[in-house]
Amino acid sequence: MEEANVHDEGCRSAERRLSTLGRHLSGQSPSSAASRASLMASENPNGAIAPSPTAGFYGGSVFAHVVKAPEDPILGVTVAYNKDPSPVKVNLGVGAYRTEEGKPLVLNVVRRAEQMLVNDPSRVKEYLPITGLADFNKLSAKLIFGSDSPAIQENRVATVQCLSGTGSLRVGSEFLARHYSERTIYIPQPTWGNHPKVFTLAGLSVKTYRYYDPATRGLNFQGLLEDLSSAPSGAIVLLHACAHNPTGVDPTLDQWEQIRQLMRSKGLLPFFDSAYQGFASGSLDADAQSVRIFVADGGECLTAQSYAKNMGLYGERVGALSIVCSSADVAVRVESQLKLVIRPMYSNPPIHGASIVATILKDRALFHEWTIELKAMADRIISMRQLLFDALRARGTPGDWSHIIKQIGMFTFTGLNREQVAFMTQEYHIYMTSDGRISMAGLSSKTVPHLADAIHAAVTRMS
Ligand code: KET
Repeated sequence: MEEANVHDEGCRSAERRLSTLGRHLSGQSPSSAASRASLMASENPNGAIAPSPTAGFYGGSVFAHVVKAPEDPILGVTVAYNKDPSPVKVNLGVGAYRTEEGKPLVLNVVRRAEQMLVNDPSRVKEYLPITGLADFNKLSAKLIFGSDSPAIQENRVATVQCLSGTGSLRVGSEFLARHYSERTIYIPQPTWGNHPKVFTLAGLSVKTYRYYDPATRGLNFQGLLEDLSSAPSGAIVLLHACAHNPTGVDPTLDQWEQIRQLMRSKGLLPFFDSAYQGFASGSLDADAQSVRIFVADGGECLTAQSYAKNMGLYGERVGALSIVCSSADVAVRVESQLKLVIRPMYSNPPIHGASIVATILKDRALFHEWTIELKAMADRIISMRQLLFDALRARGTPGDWSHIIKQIGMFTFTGLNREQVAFMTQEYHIYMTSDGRISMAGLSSKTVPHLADAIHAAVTRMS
């Protein structure tokens, strides 16, 4: 009986999510049935009408009705890049670090930790608990909240290992959809393209708050405050902990403090996405300040952490979701419910990446080595900003390009439009997302002149 109820509720909530996603993806009101139907058909397999199940038996396909979906706006850039035979091609799409030689980087400290793990015969491949590796969870909470965080000392933090940043966001939002009173999440405009999809499919309803001002290429702080002020009390607010993607524009500490005061006064629930800790400034502590000022006031929040970028563990899929609660008792109950979210989703997380992270975080010497390598990556990105800025100045490219050196983190939000981006890809084999975002981490001193030539041509010929 109970099982049947759970099943019915599951079906209803799945239907609700799909119809909300259809609405969201179409960016239309629910009445715009035609565009919703076409989006559902392309992005959502349940949106199309299935042919007879016997079709396959008679030589057709039971999947003949399935419409080809578009490539992902970010990961699809790499797919297109891989197909291009040009020797001068450059991939500035996905946010993945490359060396000066344009190669992916495995950190030395990661190689050392892996060697230690391989040489330890006591290590086995048993399942991890549903919540993941306990050491990893404790150390991850300390990394983001600070080792002296009262929330950690008071056992008020429920941390679970998840599948990198994306998985942490997904588990966190599924938990909120089931257990939190307010289902609306406010995300910055613009934001990482996967955010609305993750939250909508988890069962939340997505709204945006103003964030970026194209005129100043900076923060629209007034707009942000106004939009959060008019959000319903209790609403969830997604905040990029640092190195905002795609804009590279972060609030100052003083502005963070004002955001905190406003959010706390309205009872808005912060959900931090921390995908770039250490990548913005080169300092792990400095990049966690936004999160820490919220935790220091004793209030509750959620944080999704990723080790993809800062430890270069992209494909290992290692991250953590932490929910800071008002008491240890609440944290125990929250963790028990997180397990119910995770178990039917992927049962328990993979062991290898989390073991690498835990090995590094718990060893003083390895941790120190990591901070040095991390700083070197951040510094190389910062130096690419200066090189590109200088190269555009040297070419006399029309426009004010100072935002290239002002913006923070892995990306520059260039201000180039869709047509200019398409031109650069076609004529110069430069691959980037169509919103004009370039991954500075994909550049090297050898490729900067080529990029500057392309931008110069795009701006002068396509304006
Ligand atoms: N949050 C943000 C803000 C983000 O930019 C990414 C990845 C993630 C979370 C998820 O990362 P994960 O690998 O799940 O830990 N962004 C880059 C890669 C991608 O789109 O998947 C990007 O924007 O290029």
